[in-house]
Amino acid sequence: MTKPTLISFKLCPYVQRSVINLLEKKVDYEIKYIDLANKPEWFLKISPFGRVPVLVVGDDVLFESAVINEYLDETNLPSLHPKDPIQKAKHRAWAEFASALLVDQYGFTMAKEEKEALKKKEEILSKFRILESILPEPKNGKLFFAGESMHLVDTAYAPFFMRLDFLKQKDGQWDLVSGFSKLKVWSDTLLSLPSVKNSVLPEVPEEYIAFIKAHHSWMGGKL
Ligand SMILES: N[C@@H](CCC(=O)N[C@@H](CS)C(=O)NCC(=O)O)C(=O)O
Repeated sequence: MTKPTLISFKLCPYVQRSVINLLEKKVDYEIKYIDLANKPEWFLKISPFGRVPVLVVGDDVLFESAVINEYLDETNLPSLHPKDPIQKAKHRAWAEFASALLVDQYGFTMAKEEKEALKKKEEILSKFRILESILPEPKNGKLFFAGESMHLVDTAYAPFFMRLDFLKQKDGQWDLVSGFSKLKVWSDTLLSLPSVKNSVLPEVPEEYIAFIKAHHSWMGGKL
């Protein structure tokens, strides 16, 4: 069988989710990087929204990270979803919540004005309060969304926590998880996993900061 090919943009958190899944599932895959500022014709032909990630499987093309990850999960057992349909549905819903956090994070880093950025920061913190209230208690200094083991939903959050960590490394004032004890353990647990660590190229932390600065956002001026 031909290897699946993931079409990526280096800094994209949605692509990163799929890379984490491919690494967790030990799938033999290829990755092709494109520049979103200069999308190639062949890419525009296969990506209906003009967005990454796209997964090419033989003659088939899959898009939307959640769908790609469900496909990878179903075709590379054991599944990282809970078996119980209610739990599975809840995990899917909370993965959507992670997508909303990624949108807030993008808005927070790209906002031109302080007021707009701080509004986005508040939206992140209010989502953190909700998450903190539903997360189980950590055990032995570790925590995944559902407790002791990793699920697909965790892979939806890891890129968000990683970007927050890039910001924190640059300046401690962006350490938004520090006030949330369970979230902090969850973030640390995810960021310590080899599949998460290896899901971005080594230059990504620096390029992430450079990307924010290049957009002349309020935060960019502070980094
Ligand atoms: N809902 C999509 C979101 C993907 C997305 O927004 N990708 C961004 C890059 S991180 C993109 O390709 N944007 C197209 C553009 O910038 O023109 C998913 O989960 O796959």
